[in-house]
Amino acid sequence: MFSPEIAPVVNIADLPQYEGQAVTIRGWVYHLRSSGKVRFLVVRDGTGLVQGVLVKGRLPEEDFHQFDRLGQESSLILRGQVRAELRAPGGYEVEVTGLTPLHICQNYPIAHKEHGVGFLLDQRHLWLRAPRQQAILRLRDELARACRDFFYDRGFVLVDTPILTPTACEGTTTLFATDYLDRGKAYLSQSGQLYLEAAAMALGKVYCFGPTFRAEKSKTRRHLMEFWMVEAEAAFYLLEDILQLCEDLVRYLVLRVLERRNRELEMLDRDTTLLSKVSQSFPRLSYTEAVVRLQTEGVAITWGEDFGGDEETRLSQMFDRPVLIHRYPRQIKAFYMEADRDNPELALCVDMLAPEGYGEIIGGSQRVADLDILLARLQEYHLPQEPLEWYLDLRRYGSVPHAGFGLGLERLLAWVCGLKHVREAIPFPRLLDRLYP
Ligand code: NSS
Repeated sequence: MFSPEIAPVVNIADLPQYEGQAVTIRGWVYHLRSSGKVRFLVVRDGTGLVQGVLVKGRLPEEDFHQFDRLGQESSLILRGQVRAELRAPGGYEVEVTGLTPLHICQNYPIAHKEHGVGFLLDQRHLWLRAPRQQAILRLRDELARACRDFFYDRGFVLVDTPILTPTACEGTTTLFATDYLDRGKAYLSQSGQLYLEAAAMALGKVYCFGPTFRAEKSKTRRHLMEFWMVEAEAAFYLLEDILQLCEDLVRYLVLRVLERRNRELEMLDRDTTLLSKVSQSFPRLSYTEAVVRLQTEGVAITWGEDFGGDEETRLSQMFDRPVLIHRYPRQIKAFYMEADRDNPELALCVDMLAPEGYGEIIGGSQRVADLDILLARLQEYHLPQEPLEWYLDLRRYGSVPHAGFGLGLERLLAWVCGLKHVREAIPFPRLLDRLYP
């Protein structure tokens, strides 16, 4: 499309390697400023920002005048000389020797000022270009990659679970239904867990990582209609193994971004001393102990009630690290959870709450392994048996104890970035009142 460039095309992030050399940069206008005979042009290319300096007489007259036509987000190709400049953001600037606009635009809707979040969400397709949003997306990429590395390094096999499913996994009230041609209804997956259990009986240790869907009728800072979940499942694992595995995972993920994405965390003004607390072991407490702690702090909760957003916030403010809360009452949890032998009213389950008020980021449990107990559960939870025959087969043919958990990527990312709401933690959020863009 473009004539070959003589100077190498480089990423802004790599400019320090090219000090004193001629380079070509392709990107978009971030900011424009004039002062006398000098024009300043801050360009972004997705890897960083750099200031270009245009001095009349040091580049073709025609190129110099192109500057006046540019508006924020016009796209262009710059050629110039890289030089160190302590006062410039990033420590380098480019003395421009050539400027070729590719697409000139004016009136970019998102100016360098405060905008309301409703407006920004309407402009999400453009808002992604803001440096803050880029930083969040890079952190998301790092976390997703780190999840895969973690499980791969530990011998877990990636098994992709279906999105179109015949049944619910996490309760029928949040199902998204769609017509499956002439075969009736299909539902968008709320979790890959049930299929992952089948895969664990084949491969031992497995995980999946994909989009999940929940028609959440509540409008909170923690809920999306579509979110990404990484889920692990392992044959012969018990609740204790899962507690350890999810703690190891979260520690690994947070240390990984601290190690590799410091620049982005800095851009977000994230206090990383709080994140680095993950190096120490995570406190563990039973649901019953958690209820007592809440009551001691004056929260009106009685044993047997599930924690709502407020209780989670309070609990997660009591610790400077993620906390593992285990053994909730069985009646407030999903049908597939194994009961505690010592107290069958309790489920062998765990929720991990992130600190600083972020609340639940992980849910997991040991699964019912016995066929008759599972059959009774289906009745108790008013779930149809026929579409789950395959799941029951896992208890008919070589059933073993097994356990797993799911980590919500956006909730983890919101905490890691210190975001107020999960809507900024996913490129195109699906919310109660939003399906655009
Ligand atoms: O409902 S969970 O607690 N558990 C499961 O889905 C299990 N079937 C996972 C498993 O054991 N394989 O959801 C797990 C996590 C939860 O802790 C959140 O981090 C996240 O999924 N989650 C959500 N994130 C954003 N928005 C919504 N609506 C949401 N629901 C759950």
